[in-house]
Amino acid sequence: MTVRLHQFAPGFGLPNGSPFCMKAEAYLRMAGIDYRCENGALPFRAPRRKLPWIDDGGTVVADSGFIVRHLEASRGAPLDGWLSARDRAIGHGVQRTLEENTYWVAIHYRWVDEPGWRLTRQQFFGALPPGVGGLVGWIARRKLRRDCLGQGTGLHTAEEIAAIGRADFDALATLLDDGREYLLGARPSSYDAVALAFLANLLWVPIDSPVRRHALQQPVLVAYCDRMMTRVFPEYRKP
Ligand SMILES: N[C@@H](CCC(=O)N[C@@H](CS)C(=O)NCC(=O)O)C(=O)O
Repeated sequence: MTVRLHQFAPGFGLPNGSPFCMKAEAYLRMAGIDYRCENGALPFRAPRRKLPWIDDGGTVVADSGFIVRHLEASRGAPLDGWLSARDRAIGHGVQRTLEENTYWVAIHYRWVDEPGWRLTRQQFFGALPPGVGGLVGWIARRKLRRDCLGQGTGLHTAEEIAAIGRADFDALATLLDDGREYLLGARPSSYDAVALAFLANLLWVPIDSPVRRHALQQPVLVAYCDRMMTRVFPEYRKP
């Protein structure tokens, strides 16, 4: 059964400019599951008003985390089957850090910070007619700015936001810095799809920020991202 992955169109020179959509596609590839991308999906039409979501032979699953759990449970050979309970706990911590904390730092640099917003606007709305693109972009930016304030990251100073992001990537670098091939050992797991999606969306996207500059100076992060991209998305070239 072919899984239909509803997501944004590829962007920023990556399979997806949304780390959640890129994670879902990375997982599908890593788990060897037959899938088809339905690009150009719209969040307000999605089952939970966010992307990605999947249609798996009539079963609709929204949210990248639930998608992974559904596919792990419904396919014969789960990618995470070899993990110990401790590995899973570490993976869970990494996932929640990147998705619920680092994500908002990325939102700040892409949607709130002026230089990043110029690139984001061009990327997501540049193909629309100028009036429409300008209005839709303004509405989307206003929403994400409010979300970022509501979540709390947007309440901080620029230096504090940078410190929040740097600390997350330092923690990831420490975990990867013991010579392991993948995040949790010698074999891939679903948590590598998370780490890959967030690292590529930082390191391979030319939106300058103190967090990106900091991460680029950590060879272990750069090497992991590059080798995972080569393995999972070999058709993409490092910019
Ligand atoms: N927990 C969700 C988060 C998904 C998410 O935040 N998607 C963003 C794109 S990166 C989205 O669709 N945002 C649309 C909006 O907030 O209106 C998941 O893991 O899939």
